Amino acid sequence: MTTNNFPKGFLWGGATAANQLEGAYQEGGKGLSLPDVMPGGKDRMKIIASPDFDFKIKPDYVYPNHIGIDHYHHYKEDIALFAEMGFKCYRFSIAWSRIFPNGDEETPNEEGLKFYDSLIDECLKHDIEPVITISHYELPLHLITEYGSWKNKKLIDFYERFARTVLTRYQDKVKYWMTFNEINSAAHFPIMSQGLTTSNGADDKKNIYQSWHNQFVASAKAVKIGHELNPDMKIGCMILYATTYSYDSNPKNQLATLQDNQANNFFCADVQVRGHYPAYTKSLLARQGVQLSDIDYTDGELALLAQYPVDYIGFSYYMSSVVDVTHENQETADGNMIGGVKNPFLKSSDWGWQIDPTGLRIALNQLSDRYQKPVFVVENGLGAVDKPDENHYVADDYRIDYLREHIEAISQAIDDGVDVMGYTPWGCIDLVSASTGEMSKRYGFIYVDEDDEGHGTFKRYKKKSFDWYKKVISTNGADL
Ligand code: BGP
Repeated sequence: MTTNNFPKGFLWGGATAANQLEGAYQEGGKGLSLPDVMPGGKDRMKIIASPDFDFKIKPDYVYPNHIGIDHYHHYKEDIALFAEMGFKCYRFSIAWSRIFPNGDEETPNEEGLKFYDSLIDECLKHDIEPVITISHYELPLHLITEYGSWKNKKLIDFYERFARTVLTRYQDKVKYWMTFNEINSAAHFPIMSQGLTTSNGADDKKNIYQSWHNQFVASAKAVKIGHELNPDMKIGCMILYATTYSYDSNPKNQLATLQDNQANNFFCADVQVRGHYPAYTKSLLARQGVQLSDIDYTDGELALLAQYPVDYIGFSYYMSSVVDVTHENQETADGNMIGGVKNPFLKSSDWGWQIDPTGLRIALNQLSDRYQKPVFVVENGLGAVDKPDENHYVADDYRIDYLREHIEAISQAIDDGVDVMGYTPWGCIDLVSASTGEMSKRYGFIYVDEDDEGHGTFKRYKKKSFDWYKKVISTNGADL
């Protein structure tokens, strides 16, 4: 299909997160962070959700995030490859634990900042616009073990110091920022974005809402700092979005779908974009056994939320979801935190995530209609088991098909009138999976020779999708 409606300046690129690719977990003065104690393997989520999980490194587990893809030592090569594909932007995150190793220091670790100075300069050298997630699933461990993580208001100050440090340092170099990765994912897995698990209070829902409130305030402070430093900065929220369908026309399922959307897709963005808690907050909390009076908030904090909403809506989109509260024993689907009932109209990835490009067009329309602000698809992609040939070449036509269909959906949404800023497919270079901690779940245009135990040559090889995406960017989406 050819299409040529992508606006001039559309931000084509790719996305990663520090903890999933940098490795070098004890170099450059970096402190331990949450992913450093998350073991690899299919049971990763189960292990960290267990009431006995103690946030300690154990000799009998493998810790893939310690090594990542050793991007810390390969970043020049990796960015050169992104430049070769023609990336206009590169979304990455700054590891909090490199800048404030324990999270609560007064002064930043200069060596950590130097690494990002070089990374950012390397991007700029290649005319690649950096797009930075300030906090992407990577809390300094000390903030969890010592302070109980985001349910503690002290984290607002620690985050503010971290955000101020990097926003100030890069105020003239970096225009696009996001405050928290997939902030709403805590509805299902509070450990990733809030550092809360069963062993430190995730079972009590009020801790999750308190953590969100604290994060909303922290996010508003980052927006304030950023805009005061440089009014041209664009600072967005970042939510996990799964277009959510009702199983059928039964009004009970329709209502449940509406409520599911409020709880899982919209709640956080409603606060961060509109600057106030939505009218349904009380009933949403009540459905989870939480009272407004359980939450510690001040008028000053609410004023801050109102004054400093985000500039755009960044979101990840991998799949859609189906809600059914009227039938028992429905077959369920796996998913990016949220699965839902299996949708008979959709195919699934190797990991059971249901592939739905039309759902992306719907997502873009829904977010744009609701918020009337630009939207940015900052994650999308297909996790697959790639099989390289003897020359390490991966003919990943399945990935090309997935991406092509999703780019077509974006193009259609642009025709629908949606203001889409850009597209940064996830894991543009193979990296460690967030949910399984494995290398074998690959998303990249670039193959990294490394196995689930972190063994390999770490050499980079271009996949078939590399040349395909290069062509897409060079034609500004006209040739898919
Ligand atoms: C999102 C996260 C990413 C990333 C992606 C793919 O939820 O923001 O960090 O990992 O999902 O998920 P996974 O790695 O589990 O396949």
